[in-house]
Amino acid sequence: MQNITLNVEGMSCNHCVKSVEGAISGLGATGKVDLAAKKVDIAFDEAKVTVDQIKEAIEDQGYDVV
Ligand SMILES: [Cu+2]
Repeated sequence: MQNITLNVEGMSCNHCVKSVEGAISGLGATGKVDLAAKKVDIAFDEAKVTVDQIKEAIEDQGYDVV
């Protein structure tokens, strides 16, 4: 397992947290949003999903990975 932390702009409420965490779990990874810090801690299996795919999934929900 790999762990990364992404800075994500645009998350403002619990709905955003659910959208982002849901998009990440849809890829078979685990995401934990820290709303105040605008960060997402992600644990993923690099054999199954790439960082780029995770970033895309978050951006597809309408948030910006910075
Ligand atoms: Cu929201």
